Amino acid sequence: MDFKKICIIGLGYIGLPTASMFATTGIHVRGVDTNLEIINTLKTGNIHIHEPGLREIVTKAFNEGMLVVENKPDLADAFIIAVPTPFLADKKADMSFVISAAESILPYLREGNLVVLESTSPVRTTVDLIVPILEKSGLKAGEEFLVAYSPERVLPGQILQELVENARVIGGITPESAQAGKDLYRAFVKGEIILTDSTTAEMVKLMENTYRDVNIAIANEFSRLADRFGVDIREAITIANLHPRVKILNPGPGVGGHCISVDPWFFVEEAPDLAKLIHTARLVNDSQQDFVLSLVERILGSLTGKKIGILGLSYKPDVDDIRESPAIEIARLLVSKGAQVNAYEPFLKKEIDGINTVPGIIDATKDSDLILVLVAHTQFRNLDVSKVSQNNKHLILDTVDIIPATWEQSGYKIYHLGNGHEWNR
Ligand code: SAJ
Repeated sequence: MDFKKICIIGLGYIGLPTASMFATTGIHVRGVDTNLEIINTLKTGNIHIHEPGLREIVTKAFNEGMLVVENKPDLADAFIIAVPTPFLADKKADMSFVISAAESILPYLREGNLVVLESTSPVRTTVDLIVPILEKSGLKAGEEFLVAYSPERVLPGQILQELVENARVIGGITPESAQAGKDLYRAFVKGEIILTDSTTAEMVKLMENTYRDVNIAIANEFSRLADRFGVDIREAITIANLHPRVKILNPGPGVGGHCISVDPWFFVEEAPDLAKLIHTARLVNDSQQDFVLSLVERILGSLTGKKIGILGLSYKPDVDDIRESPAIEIARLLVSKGAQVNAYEPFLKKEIDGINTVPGIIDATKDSDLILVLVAHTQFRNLDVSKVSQNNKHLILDTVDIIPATWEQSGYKIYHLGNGHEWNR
């Protein structure tokens, strides 16, 4: 199939990079978002996402006239849906963005079109939710228009490179649908393109992120066991990973972001009787924040009135994304225990409810009873001791293992997450 013009619905972390990537290949791209703030930001030459290299490629696409952004779709050869699928308070998938995106395509859907869903979704979404909506057009899916599911697999922080290089799975509701998806993504994907059916592709996506969640959960559980048994978890993992078939991930303050901490719930929601390990892993990772709180209380005793300087609030290093961030949950827990929190987040975009954010490392650490390191931002890695205020109690809890031991020469006592040695010294 030949694609001259495509519409991408959703200009977020995936939609915008994907839109600009297609625009570099000679395809005319219309980026669509219902959020007028995003449209206006982009139209005025700005960008609402922090992602290395993205600004340059978006600007180029605009300048060459290959990318336009509007708040509704238009006629096109293909439509790609890349909107968020967050979860609701009861951990059920919130499919409302996907539903409205599919509905917004309806007036523009024509015979011969291809519609691709990229949003991570519960298994069977393409056949059970997307197809019935699109067939309200009067056209028959798989015959008069084609439908495929192709999950993004890119890592925030390396999106542009991974969009091109990663293997991509494309699942069609018919083999022709999958093949059309391949014809489309071949425009920029250099990695292998694997074709399958849409339900398999949906399950593959959830399996990938669930696999990682379960593996991080065991690392986090090991960190609690190491704490109890008087073992340094980092040393133990380093040694265990010398085994040729063992690869334990890193324990930390918990699992955040809109993918790994969310997607496993889709399995739990759809098959609670079967997804038992998956459910437990989620609970382990979500309770890692309580573990961090217990360590802070072990160091400081009662937290009432204690000043805690937090370094990092995003969900992982060097991104500005705070969705499901464990650091934010920890900050809130500390506040609920009566602590006075001063948090510094270098990528902060706007104020965060209930957490006092400050403009720099010095402000966060000044007069603190404890410095709590929650995100391994490059700016905090191997931080020079002179970068923090000297007026503090010289106690640090480093949950991500980045503060150099040399700080001890400046009188600091450094605690780590999952290091049972440190409490008995
Ligand atoms: N984390 C740990 N320990 C580790 C690794 C990660 O605690 O050893 C934490 C991070 O700090 C973070 C969370 O896990 O809070 C998730 O971070 P991540 O870097 O593992 O993943 P994401 O959510 O940024 O991106 C993931 C990726 N999925 C996989 O690696 C299987 C990415 O490829 C997906 O495209 C993305 O989810 C997505 O959109 O689904």
